[in-house]
Amino acid sequence: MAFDHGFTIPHPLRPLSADELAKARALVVKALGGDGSTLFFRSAGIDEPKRTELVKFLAAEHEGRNPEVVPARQVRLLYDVIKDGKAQLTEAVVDVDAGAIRGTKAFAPRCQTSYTAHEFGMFQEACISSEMFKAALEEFTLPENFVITIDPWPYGGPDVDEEIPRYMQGLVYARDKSKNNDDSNHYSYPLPIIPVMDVATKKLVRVDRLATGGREDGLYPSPVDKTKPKKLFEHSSPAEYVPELLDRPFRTDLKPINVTQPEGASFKVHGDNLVEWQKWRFRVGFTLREGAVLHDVTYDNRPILYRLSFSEMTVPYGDPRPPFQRKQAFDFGDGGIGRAANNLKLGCDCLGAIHYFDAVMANPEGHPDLARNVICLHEQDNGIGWKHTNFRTGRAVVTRLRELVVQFVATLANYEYVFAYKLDTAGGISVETRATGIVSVVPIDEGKTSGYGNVVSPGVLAQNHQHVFAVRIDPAVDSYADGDTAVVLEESHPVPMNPDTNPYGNAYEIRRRRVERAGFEDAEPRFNRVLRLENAYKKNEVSGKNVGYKLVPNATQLLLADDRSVQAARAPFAKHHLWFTGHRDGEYWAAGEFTNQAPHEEGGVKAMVERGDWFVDGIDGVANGTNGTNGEVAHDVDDEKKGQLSTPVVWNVFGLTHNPRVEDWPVMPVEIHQFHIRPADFFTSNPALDIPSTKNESSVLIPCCDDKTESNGVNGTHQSSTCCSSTSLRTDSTVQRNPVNHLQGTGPDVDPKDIPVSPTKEKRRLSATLSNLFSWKKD
Ligand SMILES: [Cu+2]
Repeated sequence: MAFDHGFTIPHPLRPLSADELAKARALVVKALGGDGSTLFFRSAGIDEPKRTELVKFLAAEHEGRNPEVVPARQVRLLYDVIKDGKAQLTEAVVDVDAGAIRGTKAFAPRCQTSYTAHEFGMFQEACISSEMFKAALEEFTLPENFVITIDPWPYGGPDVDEEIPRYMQGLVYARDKSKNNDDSNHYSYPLPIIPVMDVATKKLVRVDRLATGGREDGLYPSPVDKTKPKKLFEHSSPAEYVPELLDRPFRTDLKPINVTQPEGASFKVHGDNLVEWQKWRFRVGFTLREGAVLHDVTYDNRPILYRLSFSEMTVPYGDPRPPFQRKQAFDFGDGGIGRAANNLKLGCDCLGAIHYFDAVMANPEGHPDLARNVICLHEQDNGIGWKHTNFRTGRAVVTRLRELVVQFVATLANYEYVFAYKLDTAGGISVETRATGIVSVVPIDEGKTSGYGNVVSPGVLAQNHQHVFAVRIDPAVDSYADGDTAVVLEESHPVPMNPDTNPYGNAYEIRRRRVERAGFEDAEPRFNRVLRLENAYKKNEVSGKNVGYKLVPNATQLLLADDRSVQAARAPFAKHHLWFTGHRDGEYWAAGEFTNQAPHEEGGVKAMVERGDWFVDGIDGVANGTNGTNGEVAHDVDDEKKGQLSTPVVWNVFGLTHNPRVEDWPVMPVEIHQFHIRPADFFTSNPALDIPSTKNESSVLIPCCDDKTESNGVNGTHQSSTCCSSTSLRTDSTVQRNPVNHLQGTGPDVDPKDIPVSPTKEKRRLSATLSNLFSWKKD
C-alpha cells in the first residue's frame, strides 16, 4: 500500500479498506453508548483531505521527497439513528488512526438521502401485502400465467405545497411466466397504476391511476368501471432480448474480432490505485454516488486535473399527464451510480488485457461489503492518431491513437449507463457517457398514438424524456497552487470588411475573456466558444501563450421544463452548459447533496454561484463576500454562504433529448456522448510525435469478388512487413500508387540557383510543365 517513489507512506487517496470501515463503524456504535438506538448505514467512504493539505502532499510526492504533513485518514459515514420509530439522518467523520470521531451532523427531516438497495427491496413486499394494491389489480384481467413485477422508483419532486415524509413510487408490469424464464422481459406489459409507499411505515399510501389514451383524450385517466375488469395485453407482443428467448435466429456471418495483447498491457497499476500509462499518472477512486473518480491526473509529471468526476444526471419526463411530472430521476443523488455499478466480467464489458478495481461499501449494518470488478481499466485502439504522406515521395507516416479507458457501468432499474474516462496518447482526455438498457414505458390504449412519446410495441408508450449530465472538473493546470489556474473563454468572431484592416472581408478574430467570478455560460457554436483552463503564469515557450487545456462545450439541448415547474426548480444545473464555482472541500454535487424528493435545488451549482466567489486576486466579490482562505471550509455555517477568493471549479453540462425510436425497443443501442479535454499550448509540439509508426503484423488482406488467389483461405492474407513509415509505400502497397492524384505535382525539389532565367530556358520549362500536366490528365 505504498506509492513508488522509495518511501512507504500510505497515500491519502487510497481506497477505503474493510478494516478502516470496521474501525469507523465501531467508534460510531460505541459513541451511542447503548442508548437503545439502532443504526441503519447508508454509505461509507473516505473523507477526502482538504485541497490545501492534499496539494502539499501531492507536490512532495511528485518531487520524490517526504511530505511535511500527511493528512489525517478519515472515514465519512452516513446513517440513520433509529429510536422510538423515528429515523435521524446523521453523518459522522471518523479519524481511524486516532480512533476519534471528529464531528457529527444531524440533517433536517427535509434532507432525503439516496435510497438503498434495501429500501428499494421493501417496495414489492409493501405492494403485495396491500389491500389497496390488490383492489387496484382487480380492475384488470391479465392473461393466464402472467405475474406482477414492480420497478421501484424515486418519488420525484413533490407537488407544490405537498408536505410528505420519505416516499417511493413504483412502475408496475406483468411478466409471462409460461416462458419459464425469469429474464423474460416484463417491460412490454405495463399496467396503468403507480403505487406510492411511505418508506418509514412500509405501507402504501395510495395507488395512482394513469391515463392511457392519446393527446386528444386529455390529461386524466378514464373513470374505472368496477363492474367489468379491463382486459390487458390482448394484443401485446413479447419483447425478448435474452438470447434463449429471442424470436429470430442469430446472424452467423459475424467473424470474431479478438483483442490480443501478446506482451500484456502497457499500463501499470501500483498500490493505492495508482495508474501509470504513457506518461499519464493518476489515482482511481470510487464513491457510492459518483462511481469512478480520477484524482491527481498528471502527464509527464505535470499536473492537469486535481479531480475529475461525474457529478449528477437528471432524467425528467415530458409527459404532462399526472403523476408523470414526478418521473424525474437524479440517478446520482437519488440512487447512487457507484451503488448501482455492475460487477464487470472478463471478456464481456471490456476486451483485451483488463485490470479490475473492487470497492468496499457498507451494508445496512455498517459492515464491509466488497463490490467486485466495479471499474475496468484497459487500452484500446481508436483509429489513426496522426498521419502525413509526403506527396512528392509518396512516403506516409501514420500512427495509432491509443486510449486508456477507465470504465464503469450502472444499472438503474430499466436503464443502463456506461461511463468512461479515456486518456489518450496525444495528451487528451475524453469523457464519455453511453445510454443503453430499456426505455421507460407506460401503457397506451390499442390504436392510439401520443405526442408525449412513441409507441414502440403494441400497447407500449416510451415517453419523451431528457438525460442531462453534469461533469465536475477540478483543474490544476501545471500547478497545484491556488490562484494559478485561470478559466478563460475564447471565441472566434467575424470581422467587418474594412479597406485598411480587412479589405477582402476574410479576417476573423479571436476574443478572450477571463472568467473572474463564479457564474455560468452556454455553448455558442456560432462563435466556437471554447473553455480554456490555463496556468495564469506559465507561458508556452513557443507561442508565448499561457499553457492550458481546452474543452468545447457541446451545444446539446438543456432542460425543457418550464422555469416555474418543480422539475426546473430541482435542476437549475441543467439550464446552462458551463458553471464556474469557487472550490470548497466536499462540494461535489451539481444539484445539491440531497436531490431525493427535493422540491428545489439546495446547495447545487446555482447556490454555489450565488454566494459570489471570485477567482482573480484584487477584484471584489459581487455578493456579501469577505476575503477568505481559499479552499477552507468555514466552521460558521453563515461563512460558508459568503463569497471568497477561490480556485475555480468547472462543471460541464450536456445531455440528450430522448424522443424514443422504435429501434430503441426492446433494448436500446448505445447513445454516445463525448466531450474532450485537450492540451492547448500545454506542450511545445504534438505530444504524440514519439508514438512509433509500427506496422501491425496481425492485419490481413481481404480480397474482393471471391478471389481466393491471394487469400490464405481463412482470414485473408498477411501483407509484406514494411512498416507504416516505409519509404517504399508506392511499390509495396495498393495505396497511393499514383501520387499525382494529389494534383499538386510530383517534380523533384529545386535549388533556387538552378531556376532557369533565360527566355529560352523559361519557354522550355513551361513546355515541360504543361507536358507533365497533360500526361497526368490523360491518366
Ligand atoms: Cu433515454
